[in-house]
Amino acid sequence: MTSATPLPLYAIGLGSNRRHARFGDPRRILLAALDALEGDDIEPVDVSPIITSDPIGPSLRRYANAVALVASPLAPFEMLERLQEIEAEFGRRSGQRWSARTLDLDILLWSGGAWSAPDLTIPHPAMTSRAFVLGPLRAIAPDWRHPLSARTVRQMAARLIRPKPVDRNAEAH
Ligand code: A4P
Ligand code: MG
Repeated sequence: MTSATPLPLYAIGLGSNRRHARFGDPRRILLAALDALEGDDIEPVDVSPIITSDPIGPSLRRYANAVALVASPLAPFEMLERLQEIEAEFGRRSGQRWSARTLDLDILLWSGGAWSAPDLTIPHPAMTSRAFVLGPLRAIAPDWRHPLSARTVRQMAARLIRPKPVDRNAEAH
């Protein structure tokens, strides 16, 4: 591309913990979802390895998770709409929060910074506490800074694994 202004970048979190009749197991669903994500106005830039992890929350099935970096001129609310269309194509049942789902697509980060609306919050508020997000994200965008805390993905991932020094001091007294 020769355009002077680079397109905005999005980090998209993908998760699945349910089989799909056509696509198969959660890993294959994520591969198909990555294909579906690519379009005229969404350009794939990088994709993390697919990991599997135990479910956070009440669901019993293991998850497949990955993170994709995409470049797109879409505004955040347009990107959310697109992700919800793709979730619907994969037969996502809306309703119960944290229920087993065929495909969950979250906007994690946007190079435009923060976005706050009743139906969309960027950065995704839960990303800093989720290893299944920060692990894959660190593999492809370790230096991306959270626009509110200014911490890099690498730093956020390290904080998740390591207890903070201040906690240790508190325990020592
Ligand atoms: N919404 C607000 N901000 C965003 C954003 N940044 N990206 C709104 C996407 N959506 C955003 O989401 C509910 C509403 O959130 C949307 O309508 C949108 O307007 P949803 O995906 O329909 O509902 P949900 O996913 O059931 O709830 P929630 O709170 O999004 O759940 P999470 O946080 O997505 O967690 N364990 C493992 N190991 N791996 C997983 O992937 N995922 C979850 C779901 C639980 N446990 C997991 C995993
Ligand atoms: Mg979600």
